[in-house]
Amino acid sequence: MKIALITGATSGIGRGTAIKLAENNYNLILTGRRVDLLDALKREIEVKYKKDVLTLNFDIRVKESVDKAIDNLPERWQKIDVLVNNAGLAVGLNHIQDGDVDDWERMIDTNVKGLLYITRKVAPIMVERGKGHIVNIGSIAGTQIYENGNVYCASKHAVHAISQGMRVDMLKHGIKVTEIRPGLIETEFSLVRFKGDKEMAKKPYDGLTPLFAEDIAETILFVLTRPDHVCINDIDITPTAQANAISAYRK
Ligand code: NDP
Ligand code: 8X3
Repeated sequence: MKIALITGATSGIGRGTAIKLAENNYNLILTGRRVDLLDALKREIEVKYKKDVLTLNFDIRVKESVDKAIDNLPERWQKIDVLVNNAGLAVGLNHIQDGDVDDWERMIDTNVKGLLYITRKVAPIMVERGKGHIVNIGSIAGTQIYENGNVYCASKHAVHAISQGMRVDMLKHGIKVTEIRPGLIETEFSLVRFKGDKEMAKKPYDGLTPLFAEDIAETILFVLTRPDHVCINDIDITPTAQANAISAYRK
C-alpha cells in the first residue's frame, strides 16, 4: 500500500484529499496545527476506511519542527510515495499601500517557505527510492493577478515557479511533479482570508456554484493514478461560472 503525506489536512482540500486517498488504498501521513481535527480525521479514516494514519502536528512555518517531524518518522512510514503540498492561506485583501506586513509574512512563510521546508525533507527520500510524486496546490493566482491580491498572488506565483523548477530537477530521478491551480473553492480559505468575518467570507461565493474540496481531491487522485510514463504537469481548474481570477458570472 502506498503512503501519501498531505500537509494542511485539518480542513478543506487537504481533508478532502485525505479521505479520497484513504478510499483508494493509501495509508496517510496528515499534518496541520489543529491537533483535535487531526485526531478526529485519523479516527474517521481508521474506522471507516480501515487505513493507517500517522498524524504530525506542527506549524509548517517553523523549519525545526518540520525537520524534526520528518527525521523522526517511524521506519514503516518513511517510504513516502506522494507528497501533497497543500497547507496554505490568504490573509487580508488590501491595496499594497494598506497591507499588513504580518499578513504578508504569514502568507510568504506558509505558502512559499513552508512548502520548501517540507519538500527539502521529503524529496531526498523520493530521490533515494527513485520514485515518487509531488503535487503542489498552487492557485489561479499563481499565473494571474487581481486587485488587492498582491502578496497572495506573489506567493502563488512563487509556487508556480518552484513547481516548474522541481519538475526539471526531479526529471532524472523519475519523480513526477504536478501543480494544480484552482479558482474559487468553498473551504475555510475565505474565513481565514477575512480573519473570521463570516459575512465577508461568504461574498466570493455569492451567486455562483464554487468548487468544493471533493473536486480537487478527485483531480489529485486522477493525476496520481496515471500510468508510470504519464506526468500531468499542471492543471487550471475553476468553477464553470469562473473563467479566470477576475471574470466570474454571478446570478
Ligand atoms: P483551508 O483553510 O480550508 O485549509 C488550509 C489548510 O492549511 C488547513 O488544514 C490548515 O491547517 C493548513 N495550514 C495553514 N497554515 C498552516 C501552518 N502555518 N502550518 C501548518 N498547516 C497550516 O483552505 P483550502 O483547503 O482552501 O486551502 C488549501 C490550499 O489550497 C492553500 O494552499 C490555498 O492557497 C489553496 N487554494 C485555495 C483556494 C480556495 O478558493 N479555497 C483556491 C486556490 C488555491 P491548520 O490551521 O490546522 O494548521
Ligand atoms: C484562491 C483563489 O481567486 O481567491 O487561491 O485567489 S483566489
